[in-house]
Amino acid sequence: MLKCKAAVAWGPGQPLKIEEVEVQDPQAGEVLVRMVATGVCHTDAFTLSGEDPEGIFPAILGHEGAGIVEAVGEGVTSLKVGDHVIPLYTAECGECKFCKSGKTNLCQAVRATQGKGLMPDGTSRFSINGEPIFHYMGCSTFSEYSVVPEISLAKVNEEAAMDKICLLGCGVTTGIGAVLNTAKVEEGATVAVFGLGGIGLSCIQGARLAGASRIIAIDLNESKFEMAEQFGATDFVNPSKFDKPIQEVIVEMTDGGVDYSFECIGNVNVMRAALECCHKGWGESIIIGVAGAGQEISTRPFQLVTGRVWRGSAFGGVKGRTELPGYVEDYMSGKIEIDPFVTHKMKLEDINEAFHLMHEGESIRTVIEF
Ligand code: NAD
Ligand code: AHE
Ligand code: ZN
Ligand code: ZN
Repeated sequence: MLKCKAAVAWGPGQPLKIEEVEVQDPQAGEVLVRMVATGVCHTDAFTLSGEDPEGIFPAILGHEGAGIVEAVGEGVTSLKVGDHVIPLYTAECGECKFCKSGKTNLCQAVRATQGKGLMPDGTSRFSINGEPIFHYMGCSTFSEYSVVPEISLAKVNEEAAMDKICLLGCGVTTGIGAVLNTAKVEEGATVAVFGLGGIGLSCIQGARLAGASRIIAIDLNESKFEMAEQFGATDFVNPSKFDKPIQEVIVEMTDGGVDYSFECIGNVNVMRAALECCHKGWGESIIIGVAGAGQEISTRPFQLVTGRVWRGSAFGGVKGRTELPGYVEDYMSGKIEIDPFVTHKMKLEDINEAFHLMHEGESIRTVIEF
Protein backbone atom coordinates (compact mmCIF):
# COMPACT_ATOMS: atom_id res chain seq x y z
CA MET A 1 0.00 0.00 0.00
CA LEU A 2 1.16 3.57 -0.71
CA LYS A 3 -0.26 7.00 -0.01
CA CYS A 4 -0.51 9.77 -2.60
CA LYS A 5 -2.37 12.90 -3.60
CA ALA A 6 -5.58 12.65 -5.61
CA ALA A 7 -8.46 14.96 -6.56
CA VAL A 8 -11.57 13.41 -5.04
CA ALA A 9 -15.13 14.06 -6.27
CA TRP A 10 -17.17 13.80 -3.07
CA GLY A 11 -20.55 14.49 -4.63
CA PRO A 12 -22.36 15.86 -7.69
CA GLY A 13 -21.75 19.54 -8.35
CA GLN A 14 -19.08 19.86 -5.66
CA PRO A 15 -15.57 21.06 -6.45
CA LEU A 16 -12.91 18.36 -6.41
CA LYS A 17 -10.87 18.19 -3.20
CA ILE A 18 -7.20 17.28 -3.02
CA GLU A 19 -6.85 14.44 -0.52
CA GLU A 20 -4.23 12.00 0.63
CA VAL A 21 -5.53 8.62 -0.52
CA GLU A 22 -4.39 5.08 0.21
CA VAL A 23 -3.67 3.00 -2.89
CA GLN A 24 -3.58 -0.77 -2.44
CA ASP A 25 -1.04 -2.93 -4.27
CA PRO A 26 -2.10 -4.19 -7.71
CA GLN A 27 -3.81 -7.59 -7.51
CA ALA A 28 -3.66 -10.39 -10.09
CA GLY A 29 -3.96 -8.98 -13.62
CA GLU A 30 -3.61 -5.40 -12.37
CA VAL A 31 -0.95 -2.72 -12.75
CA LEU A 32 0.07 0.23 -10.57
CA VAL A 33 0.64 3.32 -12.73
CA ARG A 34 2.43 6.52 -11.71
CA MET A 35 0.55 9.21 -13.57
CA VAL A 36 2.70 11.78 -15.38
CA ALA A 37 0.01 13.85 -17.08
CA THR A 38 -3.73 13.91 -17.61
CA GLY A 39 -6.13 15.93 -19.70
CA VAL A 40 -9.53 17.08 -18.47
CA CYS A 41 -12.33 16.00 -20.82
CA HIS A 42 -15.91 17.28 -20.88
CA THR A 43 -17.05 13.81 -19.80
CA ASP A 44 -15.30 14.34 -16.44
CA ALA A 45 -17.40 17.50 -16.01
CA PHE A 46 -20.51 15.62 -17.18
CA THR A 47 -20.06 12.96 -14.50
CA LEU A 48 -19.18 15.52 -11.83
CA SER A 49 -22.37 17.44 -12.67
CA GLY A 50 -24.50 14.47 -11.62
CA GLU A 51 -25.94 13.97 -15.13
CA ASP A 52 -24.19 10.63 -15.73
CA PRO A 53 -26.49 7.67 -14.95
CA GLU A 54 -23.34 5.74 -14.00
CA GLY A 55 -21.94 8.58 -11.88
CA ILE A 56 -20.94 7.35 -8.47
CA PHE A 57 -19.36 9.17 -5.51
CA PRO A 58 -16.94 9.54 -3.83
CA ALA A 59 -14.72 8.85 -6.82
CA ILE A 60 -11.43 9.78 -8.41
CA LEU A 61 -12.31 11.04 -11.90
CA GLY A 62 -10.05 11.45 -14.95
CA HIS A 63 -9.66 9.20 -17.99
CA GLU A 64 -7.23 10.99 -20.34
CA GLY A 65 -3.86 10.16 -18.84
CA ALA A 66 -0.37 8.90 -19.50
CA GLY A 67 1.99 7.36 -16.98
CA ILE A 68 4.70 4.87 -16.11
CA VAL A 69 4.28 1.36 -14.74
CA GLU A 70 5.37 1.35 -11.09
CA ALA A 71 4.46 -2.25 -10.16
CA VAL A 72 2.64 -5.21 -11.64
CA GLY A 73 0.34 -7.76 -10.00
CA GLU A 74 0.51 -11.52 -10.23
CA GLY A 75 0.24 -12.96 -13.73
CA VAL A 76 0.84 -9.70 -15.58
CA THR A 77 2.99 -10.58 -18.57
CA SER A 78 2.51 -7.87 -21.20
CA LEU A 79 3.83 -4.97 -19.11
CA LYS A 80 6.83 -4.41 -16.86
CA VAL A 81 8.02 -1.76 -14.44
CA GLY A 82 9.12 1.36 -16.34
CA ASP A 83 6.88 0.87 -19.38
CA HIS A 84 5.09 4.00 -20.60
CA VAL A 85 1.34 3.49 -20.78
CA ILE A 86 -1.95 5.15 -21.63
CA PRO A 87 -4.94 3.98 -19.54
CA LEU A 88 -7.94 2.85 -21.60
CA TYR A 89 -11.56 3.34 -20.62
CA THR A 90 -12.33 0.88 -23.37
CA ALA A 91 -10.28 -2.20 -22.52
CA GLU A 92 -9.08 -4.71 -25.12
CA CYS A 93 -8.93 -8.27 -23.82
CA GLY A 94 -8.78 -9.85 -27.28
CA GLU A 95 -10.86 -12.78 -26.05
CA CYS A 96 -14.43 -11.66 -25.37
CA LYS A 97 -17.26 -11.93 -27.90
CA PHE A 98 -16.95 -8.21 -28.63
CA CYS A 99 -13.18 -8.27 -29.20
CA LYS A 100 -13.48 -11.35 -31.39
CA SER A 101 -16.37 -9.97 -33.45
CA GLY A 102 -14.15 -7.70 -35.52
CA LYS A 103 -17.15 -5.36 -35.52
CA THR A 104 -16.58 -3.19 -32.45
CA ASN A 105 -13.95 -1.83 -30.06
CA LEU A 106 -16.35 -2.17 -27.10
CA CYS A 107 -14.58 -4.93 -25.15
CA GLN A 108 -16.84 -6.03 -22.31
CA ALA A 109 -14.32 -8.00 -20.23
CA VAL A 110 -14.23 -5.47 -17.37
CA ARG A 111 -17.06 -3.11 -18.40
CA ALA A 112 -19.61 -4.19 -15.76
CA THR A 113 -17.38 -3.64 -12.72
CA GLN A 114 -15.80 -0.56 -14.35
CA GLY A 115 -19.27 1.02 -14.56
CA LYS A 116 -19.70 0.43 -10.82
CA GLY A 117 -16.40 2.17 -10.02
CA LEU A 118 -14.69 -1.08 -9.06
CA MET A 119 -11.83 -3.30 -10.17
CA PRO A 120 -12.73 -6.60 -11.89
CA ASP A 121 -12.78 -8.46 -8.53
CA GLY A 122 -15.54 -6.11 -7.33
CA THR A 123 -13.44 -4.08 -4.88
CA SER A 124 -11.67 -0.71 -4.95
CA ARG A 125 -7.93 -0.09 -4.62
CA PHE A 126 -8.51 3.47 -3.34
CA SER A 127 -9.46 4.47 0.19
CA ILE A 128 -9.27 7.33 2.67
CA ASN A 129 -8.85 6.28 6.31
CA GLY A 130 -9.90 2.80 5.21
CA GLU A 131 -13.17 3.97 3.59
CA PRO A 132 -13.36 2.98 -0.10
CA ILE A 133 -13.24 5.61 -2.84
CA PHE A 134 -14.56 4.58 -6.27
CA HIS A 135 -12.55 4.28 -9.49
CA TYR A 136 -13.81 6.07 -12.63
CA MET A 137 -14.00 4.68 -16.17
CA GLY A 138 -11.33 2.17 -15.17
CA CYS A 139 -8.69 4.94 -15.23
CA SER A 140 -8.91 7.47 -12.32
CA THR A 141 -6.16 9.60 -13.77
CA PHE A 142 -6.71 12.52 -11.34
CA SER A 143 -4.41 10.70 -8.90
CA GLU A 144 -0.63 10.52 -8.60
CA TYR A 145 -1.01 6.72 -8.66
CA SER A 146 -3.80 4.56 -10.04
CA VAL A 147 -4.41 0.82 -10.32
CA VAL A 148 -5.63 -0.28 -13.75
CA PRO A 149 -6.34 -3.72 -15.27
CA GLU A 150 -3.54 -4.94 -17.55
CA ILE A 151 -6.03 -5.19 -20.42
CA SER A 152 -6.87 -1.49 -19.94
CA LEU A 153 -3.36 -0.23 -20.65
CA ALA A 154 -1.75 0.52 -24.00
CA LYS A 155 2.04 0.33 -24.00
CA VAL A 156 3.48 3.24 -26.00
CA ASN A 157 6.79 4.66 -27.22
CA GLU A 158 8.89 5.88 -24.28
CA GLU A 159 10.22 8.81 -26.31
CA ALA A 160 6.77 10.39 -26.67
CA ALA A 161 5.96 13.50 -24.60
CA MET A 162 3.49 12.40 -21.93
CA ASP A 163 2.02 15.89 -21.55
CA LYS A 164 0.77 15.60 -25.13
CA ILE A 165 0.05 11.92 -25.73
CA CYS A 166 -2.20 11.82 -22.65
CA LEU A 167 -4.80 13.39 -24.96
CA LEU A 168 -4.72 10.20 -27.03
CA GLY A 169 -6.35 8.56 -23.99
CA CYS A 170 -9.61 10.18 -25.08
CA GLY A 171 -10.20 13.43 -26.99
CA VAL A 172 -7.83 13.30 -29.94
CA THR A 173 -8.33 9.60 -30.61
CA THR A 174 -12.10 9.84 -30.22
CA GLY A 175 -12.44 12.55 -32.87
CA ILE A 176 -9.96 11.20 -35.39
CA GLY A 177 -11.21 7.62 -34.92
CA ALA A 178 -14.87 8.63 -35.37
CA VAL A 179 -13.98 10.07 -38.77
CA LEU A 180 -11.63 7.33 -39.98
CA ASN A 181 -13.11 4.20 -38.33
CA THR A 182 -16.79 4.91 -37.66
CA ALA A 183 -17.78 7.14 -40.59
CA LYS A 184 -14.95 6.06 -42.89
CA VAL A 185 -15.00 9.49 -44.52
CA GLU A 186 -13.63 9.26 -48.05
CA GLU A 187 -11.54 11.69 -50.09
CA GLY A 188 -13.58 14.57 -51.46
CA ALA A 189 -16.46 14.13 -48.98
CA THR A 190 -18.23 17.06 -47.32
CA VAL A 191 -18.29 17.14 -43.51
CA ALA A 192 -20.06 19.18 -40.81
CA VAL A 193 -18.73 19.21 -37.24
CA PHE A 194 -21.00 20.48 -34.43
CA GLY A 195 -19.06 21.64 -31.35
CA LEU A 196 -15.42 22.72 -31.55
CA GLY A 197 -13.93 21.48 -28.28
CA GLY A 198 -11.22 18.82 -28.12
CA ILE A 199 -13.49 16.27 -29.77
CA GLY A 200 -14.85 18.44 -32.58
CA LEU A 201 -11.41 19.83 -33.47
CA SER A 202 -10.13 16.26 -33.60
CA CYS A 203 -12.93 15.36 -36.00
CA ILE A 204 -11.81 18.28 -38.16
CA GLN A 205 -8.23 17.00 -38.06
CA GLY A 206 -9.50 13.53 -38.97
CA ALA A 207 -11.57 14.92 -41.86
CA ARG A 208 -8.49 16.71 -43.20
CA LEU A 209 -6.46 13.50 -42.93
CA ALA A 210 -9.24 11.72 -44.86
CA GLY A 211 -9.03 14.33 -47.64
CA ALA A 212 -12.49 15.85 -47.14
CA SER A 213 -13.17 18.62 -49.67
CA ARG A 214 -15.22 20.82 -47.38
CA ILE A 215 -15.26 20.87 -43.56
CA ILE A 216 -17.95 23.04 -41.95
CA ALA A 217 -17.16 24.02 -38.35
CA ILE A 218 -20.16 24.92 -36.19
CA ASP A 219 -20.10 26.49 -32.71
CA LEU A 220 -21.90 29.18 -30.73
CA ASN A 221 -18.51 30.39 -29.49
CA GLU A 222 -16.78 32.06 -32.43
CA SER A 223 -13.44 32.15 -30.62
CA LYS A 224 -13.19 28.44 -31.57
CA PHE A 225 -13.16 29.18 -35.31
CA GLU A 226 -9.49 30.19 -35.50
CA MET A 227 -8.25 26.83 -34.26
CA ALA A 228 -10.82 25.01 -36.38
CA GLU A 229 -9.31 26.72 -39.41
CA GLN A 230 -5.79 25.70 -38.34
CA PHE A 231 -6.95 22.07 -38.22
CA GLY A 232 -8.47 22.26 -41.71
CA ALA A 233 -12.02 23.66 -41.48
CA THR A 234 -13.11 25.52 -44.62
CA ASP A 235 -16.42 27.08 -43.48
CA PHE A 236 -17.55 28.54 -40.13
CA VAL A 237 -21.10 28.77 -38.85
CA ASN A 238 -22.53 30.28 -35.67
CA PRO A 239 -26.12 28.96 -35.36
CA SER A 240 -27.17 31.92 -33.20
CA LYS A 241 -26.65 34.22 -36.21
CA PHE A 242 -29.52 32.63 -38.16
CA ASP A 243 -33.25 32.81 -37.67
CA LYS A 244 -33.90 29.38 -39.15
CA PRO A 245 -32.91 25.86 -38.05
CA ILE A 246 -29.19 25.27 -38.55
CA GLN A 247 -29.85 22.09 -40.56
CA GLU A 248 -31.59 24.23 -43.21
CA VAL A 249 -28.60 26.56 -43.34
CA ILE A 250 -26.17 23.67 -43.88
CA VAL A 251 -28.41 22.00 -46.48
CA GLU A 252 -28.53 25.26 -48.45
CA MET A 253 -24.77 25.75 -48.19
CA THR A 254 -24.06 22.27 -49.53
CA ASP A 255 -26.54 21.66 -52.36
CA GLY A 256 -28.71 19.26 -50.36
CA GLY A 257 -26.63 18.37 -47.29
CA VAL A 258 -23.28 17.01 -46.18
CA ASP A 259 -21.99 13.49 -46.67
CA TYR A 260 -21.04 13.18 -42.99
CA SER A 261 -21.78 15.08 -39.78
CA PHE A 262 -20.44 14.71 -36.24
CA GLU A 263 -22.17 15.82 -33.04
CA CYS A 264 -19.48 16.68 -30.48
CA ILE A 265 -21.52 18.48 -27.80
CA GLY A 266 -23.95 16.09 -26.08
CA ASN A 267 -27.06 18.16 -26.93
CA VAL A 268 -29.99 16.07 -28.20
CA ASN A 269 -31.43 18.98 -30.23
CA VAL A 270 -28.11 19.43 -31.99
CA MET A 271 -28.00 15.66 -32.61
CA ARG A 272 -31.25 16.04 -34.56
CA ALA A 273 -29.87 18.98 -36.53
CA ALA A 274 -26.70 17.00 -37.27
CA LEU A 275 -28.75 14.15 -38.72
CA GLU A 276 -31.06 16.38 -40.70
CA CYS A 277 -28.23 18.39 -42.31
CA CYS A 278 -27.04 15.17 -43.99
CA HIS A 279 -27.67 14.53 -47.69
CA LYS A 280 -30.76 12.56 -48.67
CA GLY A 281 -29.96 9.03 -49.82
CA TRP A 282 -26.56 8.59 -48.19
CA GLY A 283 -25.64 11.17 -45.52
CA GLU A 284 -24.38 9.73 -42.23
CA SER A 285 -24.40 11.42 -38.84
CA ILE A 286 -22.18 10.23 -36.01
CA ILE A 287 -23.16 10.94 -32.40
CA ILE A 288 -20.09 11.38 -30.18
CA GLY A 289 -21.44 13.77 -27.54
CA VAL A 290 -22.73 12.26 -24.31
CA ALA A 291 -26.23 13.34 -23.23
CA GLY A 292 -27.53 13.52 -19.67
CA ALA A 293 -29.68 10.99 -17.84
CA GLY A 294 -33.19 10.67 -19.24
CA GLN A 295 -32.54 12.55 -22.48
CA GLU A 296 -33.66 11.05 -25.78
CA ILE A 297 -33.12 11.78 -29.46
CA SER A 298 -35.88 12.20 -32.00
CA THR A 299 -36.43 12.86 -35.68
CA ARG A 300 -39.02 12.00 -38.30
CA PRO A 301 -38.46 8.36 -39.29
CA PHE A 302 -38.74 9.65 -42.88
CA GLN A 303 -35.22 11.07 -42.40
CA LEU A 304 -33.93 7.49 -42.12
CA VAL A 305 -36.36 6.02 -44.66
CA THR A 306 -34.88 8.42 -47.17
CA GLY A 307 -31.38 7.14 -46.65
CA ARG A 308 -29.78 9.14 -43.86
CA VAL A 309 -27.94 7.03 -41.29
CA TRP A 310 -27.54 7.66 -37.54
CA ARG A 311 -24.52 6.07 -35.82
CA GLY A 312 -22.66 6.47 -32.55
CA SER A 313 -18.98 6.22 -31.75
CA ALA A 314 -17.14 5.46 -28.50
CA PHE A 315 -13.38 6.15 -28.28
CA GLY A 316 -13.47 6.57 -32.06
CA GLY A 317 -13.99 2.85 -32.58
CA VAL A 318 -10.32 2.43 -31.68
CA LYS A 319 -9.00 -0.80 -30.12
CA GLY A 320 -6.64 0.73 -27.61
CA ARG A 321 -3.96 -1.89 -27.03
CA THR A 322 -3.63 -2.69 -30.72
CA GLU A 323 -4.05 0.73 -32.28
CA LEU A 324 -3.03 3.41 -29.77
CA PRO A 325 0.74 2.76 -30.09
CA GLY A 326 0.33 3.60 -33.80
CA TYR A 327 -1.45 6.87 -32.93
CA VAL A 328 1.53 7.75 -30.72
CA GLU A 329 3.91 7.03 -33.61
CA ASP A 330 1.74 9.18 -35.89
CA TYR A 331 2.05 12.02 -33.37
CA MET A 332 5.82 11.60 -33.22
CA SER A 333 6.15 11.63 -37.00
CA GLY A 334 3.99 14.76 -37.26
CA LYS A 335 1.06 13.07 -39.02
CA ILE A 336 -1.23 13.78 -36.06
CA GLU A 337 -1.05 17.18 -34.34
CA ILE A 338 -1.67 17.32 -30.60
CA ASP A 339 0.32 20.28 -29.27
CA PRO A 340 -2.23 23.03 -30.17
CA PHE A 341 -4.91 21.24 -28.12
CA VAL A 342 -2.97 21.91 -24.92
CA THR A 343 -4.15 25.46 -24.28
CA HIS A 344 -3.45 25.35 -20.53
CA LYS A 345 -1.22 23.44 -18.12
CA MET A 346 -1.43 23.29 -14.35
CA LYS A 347 -0.79 21.26 -11.22
CA LEU A 348 -3.32 18.88 -9.67
CA GLU A 349 -3.99 21.39 -6.86
CA ASP A 350 -5.53 23.77 -9.42
CA ILE A 351 -7.74 21.21 -11.15
CA ASN A 352 -10.99 23.03 -10.38
CA GLU A 353 -9.66 25.90 -12.48
CA ALA A 354 -9.39 23.46 -15.41
CA PHE A 355 -13.14 22.72 -15.10
CA HIS A 356 -13.85 26.44 -14.86
CA LEU A 357 -11.89 27.18 -18.06
CA MET A 358 -13.78 24.43 -19.88
CA HIS A 359 -17.18 25.72 -18.78
CA GLU A 360 -16.23 29.26 -19.81
CA GLY A 361 -15.19 28.00 -23.27
CA GLU A 362 -11.65 29.32 -22.71
CA SER A 363 -9.70 26.09 -23.01
CA ILE A 364 -9.53 23.26 -25.49
CA ARG A 365 -7.63 21.00 -23.13
CA THR A 366 -6.01 21.71 -19.80
CA VAL A 367 -3.25 19.22 -19.04
CA ILE A 368 -2.47 18.47 -15.41
CA GLU A 369 1.17 17.58 -14.78
CA PHE A 370 2.04 15.61 -11.65
P1 NAD B 1 -15.94 20.88 -24.91
O1 NAD B 1 -16.75 21.46 -23.81
O2 NAD B 1 -14.49 21.17 -24.94
O3 NAD B 1 -16.54 21.36 -26.33
C1 NAD B 1 -17.90 21.47 -26.60
C2 NAD B 1 -18.10 22.59 -27.62
O4 NAD B 1 -19.48 22.63 -28.00
C3 NAD B 1 -17.75 23.99 -27.11
O5 NAD B 1 -16.86 24.63 -28.01
C4 NAD B 1 -19.09 24.70 -27.05
O6 NAD B 1 -19.00 26.09 -27.31
C5 NAD B 1 -19.86 23.98 -28.13
N1 NAD B 1 -21.33 24.06 -28.01
C6 NAD B 1 -22.07 23.91 -26.88
N2 NAD B 1 -23.38 24.00 -27.17
C7 NAD B 1 -23.47 24.22 -28.49
C8 NAD B 1 -24.56 24.37 -29.40
N3 NAD B 1 -25.83 24.31 -28.98
N4 NAD B 1 -24.29 24.55 -30.72
C9 NAD B 1 -23.01 24.61 -31.16
N5 NAD B 1 -21.94 24.46 -30.35
C10 NAD B 1 -22.17 24.27 -29.04
O7 NAD B 1 -16.19 19.32 -24.89
P2 NAD B 1 -15.33 18.08 -25.46
O8 NAD B 1 -14.33 17.65 -24.44
O9 NAD B 1 -14.88 18.38 -26.83
O10 NAD B 1 -16.47 16.94 -25.50
C11 NAD B 1 -17.57 17.07 -26.37
C12 NAD B 1 -18.60 15.99 -26.09
O11 NAD B 1 -18.09 14.72 -26.46
C13 NAD B 1 -19.03 15.86 -24.63
O12 NAD B 1 -20.41 15.53 -24.60
C14 NAD B 1 -18.21 14.67 -24.15
O13 NAD B 1 -18.81 14.06 -23.02
C15 NAD B 1 -18.27 13.80 -25.38
N6 NAD B 1 -17.23 12.77 -25.53
C16 NAD B 1 -17.61 11.57 -26.06
C17 NAD B 1 -16.67 10.59 -26.30
C18 NAD B 1 -17.06 9.29 -26.92
O14 NAD B 1 -16.23 8.37 -26.94
N7 NAD B 1 -18.26 9.15 -27.45
C19 NAD B 1 -15.32 10.82 -25.97
C20 NAD B 1 -14.97 12.05 -25.44
C21 NAD B 1 -15.94 13.04 -25.21
N1 AHE C 1 -21.92 6.50 -18.48
C1 AHE C 1 -22.77 7.20 -19.42
C2 AHE C 1 -22.25 7.26 -20.81
C3 AHE C 1 -20.90 7.86 -20.91
C4 AHE C 1 -20.33 7.55 -22.27
O1 AHE C 1 -21.07 7.47 -23.27
N2 AHE C 1 -19.04 7.36 -22.35
C5 AHE C 1 -18.36 7.18 -23.62
C6 AHE C 1 -16.99 7.69 -23.46
S1 AHE C 1 -16.95 9.39 -23.11
C7 AHE C 1 -15.32 9.68 -22.96
O2 AHE C 1 -15.10 10.98 -22.77
C8 AHE C 1 -18.19 5.70 -23.97
O3 AHE C 1 -17.18 5.24 -24.45
N3 AHE C 1 -19.18 4.95 -23.79
C9 AHE C 1 -19.12 3.54 -24.02
C10 AHE C 1 -19.03 2.80 -22.71
O4 AHE C 1 -18.90 1.58 -22.72
O5 AHE C 1 -19.12 3.47 -21.67
C11 AHE C 1 -24.19 6.65 -19.39
O6 AHE C 1 -25.03 7.20 -20.13
O7 AHE C 1 -24.44 5.72 -18.61
ZN1 ZN D 1 -13.21 11.81 -22.58
ZN1 ZN E 1 -12.66 -8.05 -24.95
